[in-house]
Amino acid sequence: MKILLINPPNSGKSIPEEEYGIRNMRMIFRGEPLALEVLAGNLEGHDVRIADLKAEPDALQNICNDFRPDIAGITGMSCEANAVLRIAAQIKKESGARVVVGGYHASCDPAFFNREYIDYVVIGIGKQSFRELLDALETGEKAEHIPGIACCDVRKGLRFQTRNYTSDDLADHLPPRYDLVEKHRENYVMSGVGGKMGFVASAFGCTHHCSFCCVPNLTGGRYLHHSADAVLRDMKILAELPVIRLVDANTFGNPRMAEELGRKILEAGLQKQIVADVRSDTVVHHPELFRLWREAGLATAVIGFEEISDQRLQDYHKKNAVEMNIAAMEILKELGIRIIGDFIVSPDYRPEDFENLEAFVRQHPIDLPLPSILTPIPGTPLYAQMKDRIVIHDLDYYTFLNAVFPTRMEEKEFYETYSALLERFIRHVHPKNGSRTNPSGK
Ligand code: B12
Ligand code: SF4
Repeated sequence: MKILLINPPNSGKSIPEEEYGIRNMRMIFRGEPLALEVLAGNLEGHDVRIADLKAEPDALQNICNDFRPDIAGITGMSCEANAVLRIAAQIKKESGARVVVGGYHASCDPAFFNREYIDYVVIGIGKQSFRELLDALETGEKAEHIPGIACCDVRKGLRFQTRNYTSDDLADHLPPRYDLVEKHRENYVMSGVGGKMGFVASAFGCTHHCSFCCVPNLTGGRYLHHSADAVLRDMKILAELPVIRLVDANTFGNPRMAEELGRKILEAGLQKQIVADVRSDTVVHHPELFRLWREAGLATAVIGFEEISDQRLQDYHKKNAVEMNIAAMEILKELGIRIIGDFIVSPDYRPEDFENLEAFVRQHPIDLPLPSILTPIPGTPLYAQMKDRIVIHDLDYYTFLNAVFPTRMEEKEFYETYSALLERFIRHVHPKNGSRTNPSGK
């Protein structure tokens, strides 16, 4: 079959820009569509192409005309969900291809995609289930029995069986089809980290269940990891690239496996600069692991500090503490590892909360602080908790840079304060940089 996998164009709307003319919250994000490369890795025997509309926003029509796909598979985060609908409707109307949607938003709120012009929604990691779906379609079997595959039915609602994700779903022996986006490689650059960057996945899901986070939805709450050999193989395929972003939400969730991987990278002498996400408590409990990884090439650790008060960390079910965050910074700095710190600014913030956050950042060795605005993503525990307060339901605004429930401060003042803070954080890191870039690849 001819399968076209589609990465939507950069999406999202900005309230601060539309309402108050605040423009410094624009984003420049580039990175390869690893989800689609991973899916393609398990589609041997089919003719597969990737349309990366982030790299080539106007390419869809021509690719569809030339390629005439039997199946269109579209990925999308929440702020891309409306773009996914538009693409799905266009493809269905013009080509009649079967349309399958997957990715973060599909895994958080599959019912959103139950539309006439969408055939199937893939919930969670789809490398194996998508293959099973295509095999069923090819042999004319029904797909209802495949766990994790939801069949759209606008009258009766989505029908699906929950999938029990295991490491088999990672189909470890099949590498991502990096070659399918080779022509866009020049575009996949993340400033702030240093040059061209390739994405590698080493783990899926997380060991924790923070209330705001959609990552556990991908694996039914499980933490799964690739074998060290598979990760090393993928890094070697990207031999030309100086920087490797391990895109996992939690790379070191299984310290024993992480140690094996670190050792193998070191022994292979890959000489990469590695960027990876880590929880601060893992650093504090396993400092020796980070010494090993520093030698193996870990240049930058992305840490979700989230908040500067224990009470708020507890409210988010982060199961961590401010003291732990500070201790982790000390260990990483001593090892010479750069720190990118994610923080969550709640729309409930008052001026003193912004001041306290800035003071905290200035007091601690955070190389790049990245504050985003608390956004309850449908399907997360936070959404269930907050749904009555949400006033903005248009997912175009779910970029983590808009307040989708009312701000406690006057709204204009909230955005001006947030924007000024961003400006100071960015100037601090990139004195000549006017636009917001996100080297963490988030
Ligand atoms: C890499 C990355 C990016 C890259 C994306 C590259 C691309 N696609 O072009 C870049 C840098 C562009 C990016 C940007 C943003 N990102 Co981002 N990003 C990530 C990150 C770190 C990894 C994603 C990844 O590659 N995973 C590895 C792949 C292999 O796994 P996967 O995507 O889950 O795919 C599997 C399944 O989901 C499924 N699947 C996925 N798609 C499809 C499609 C089909 C058809 C099928 C069958 C299955 C399927 O199968 C795949 C293989 O098993 C995640 C955090 C994380 N660690 O999870 C955040 C994350 C996805 N990003 C997030 C956000 C918020 C953003 C931004 C809005 C940030 C911002 N403030 O602007 C922007 C949005 C850009 C836009 N559209 O305008 C959120 C999304 C939350 C949500 N529900 O929306 C995440 C989860 C981070 C977080 N803190 O919560 N991001
Ligand atoms: S925020 Fe980080 S630690 Fe919490 S569930 Fe998400 S990935 Fe895991």
